[in-house]
Amino acid sequence: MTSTDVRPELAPGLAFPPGFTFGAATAAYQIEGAVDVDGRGPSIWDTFSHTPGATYLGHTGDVAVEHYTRYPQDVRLMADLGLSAYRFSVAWSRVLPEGAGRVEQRGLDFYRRLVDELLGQGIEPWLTLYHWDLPQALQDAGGWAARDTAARFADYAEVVHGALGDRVRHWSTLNEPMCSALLGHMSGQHAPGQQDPVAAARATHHLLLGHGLATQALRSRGADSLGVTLNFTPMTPATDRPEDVDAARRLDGQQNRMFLVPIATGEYPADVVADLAAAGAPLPVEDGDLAVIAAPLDWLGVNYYFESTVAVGERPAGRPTSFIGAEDVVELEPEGPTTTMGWGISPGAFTRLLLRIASQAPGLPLVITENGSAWPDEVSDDGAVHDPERTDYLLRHLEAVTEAIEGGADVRGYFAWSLLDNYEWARGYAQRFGLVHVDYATQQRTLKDSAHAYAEVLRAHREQG
Ligand code: IFM
Repeated sequence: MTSTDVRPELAPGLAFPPGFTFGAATAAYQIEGAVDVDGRGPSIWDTFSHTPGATYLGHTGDVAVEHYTRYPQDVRLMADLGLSAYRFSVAWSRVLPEGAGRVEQRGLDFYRRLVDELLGQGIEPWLTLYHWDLPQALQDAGGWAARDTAARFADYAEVVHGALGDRVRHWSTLNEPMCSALLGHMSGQHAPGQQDPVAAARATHHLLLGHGLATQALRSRGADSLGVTLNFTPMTPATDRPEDVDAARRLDGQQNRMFLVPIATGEYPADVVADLAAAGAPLPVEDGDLAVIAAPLDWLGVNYYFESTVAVGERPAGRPTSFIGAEDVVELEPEGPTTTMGWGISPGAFTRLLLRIASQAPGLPLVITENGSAWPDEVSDDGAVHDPERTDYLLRHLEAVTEAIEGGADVRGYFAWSLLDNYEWARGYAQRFGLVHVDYATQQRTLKDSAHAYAEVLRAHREQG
């Protein structure tokens, strides 16, 4: 990328509707550390990250960025940036160390302190109940492949709402169930590290069922801003050959439609049901489940990072597919610049995606719950972190959101991923997504140039009234 690709002058021209929410997002295991403090029980990510060979250089979230103790400083950083909202997740095993039954009050107290700190700074908390860290005790009882886990999730949702419902308005059930189900049970690159298509299909359905049961439980407790966060990757066929077109259909089915369509319509897409059944991994739907899954929502969280081009072809050795029955499909290397994750950069695809979701889920307001990019950031001799690529990515994707809004999509908010550099799951600490740089040796926080650019967008928005 050349410096001419960077367009910070865009910032003042970005116009968002009045009341648009601007925030940043994180997740518990990626930032908290303190894994054995205040009675927290182990989660599947503790187990997985400590499994030899599972993560980059054996990195774990044991320490992460010490947010458990440093949260007051982190909330001050959010206030300095002018964020109006902060999206975070609750670690299930801090609240229910065995996943069910005994409640650990010290875990709830931590989130209450965090929420009070946010509210004190005028920052609206957006709480996610599940960002991939299933209590290990529930995994030992079958995990998401077991139907009972969905009911336990609804119980957990009630416990958290009982403690925080008086001060947290915005609730999301799941973050990216596609990753929990398919990366966790099909490719095995995430916890619990299984490679079992039957378990992957079962986990998919039980995650969605858990979402629906939790939504019903929270609604009956009076919650009025309920959503779920899905991760979308537009899939484009590499050629117009029928087999490539069908490969794109199959991956789009499992990546995008298998999660959105039942939530929006109460039906799984028929082609996906057929694909999974043909692969010997049927969705274990029981009577009444789909009505639960389609429990009415107030907003849909959209996570977007990149688009993918797919074709039928031979997969590289050692790269198992995340998609059921798709061993014959490859995702091509992106053309053009890539982030350090190896992901391409396609803001235009983001606009098209938002318009497509708006048409597939009409009437459901959209909130961008994650969008961001990883780069090899360093603190420079001048003490700053110059990250022109992230600034460019951020501004171009914000512009893409404004274009979707102009095109008719009802987008209400944008959360940058991530507030802080943090533990990027199996990729460890090698991937930096933060607006704020973290020196992992000292835990020192430094606002990157992109953070200043984001603050400038927010300031301009506030001034526009
Ligand atoms: O870090 C993750 C996050 O936990 C979920 N969405 C994608 C991000 C970047 O990979």
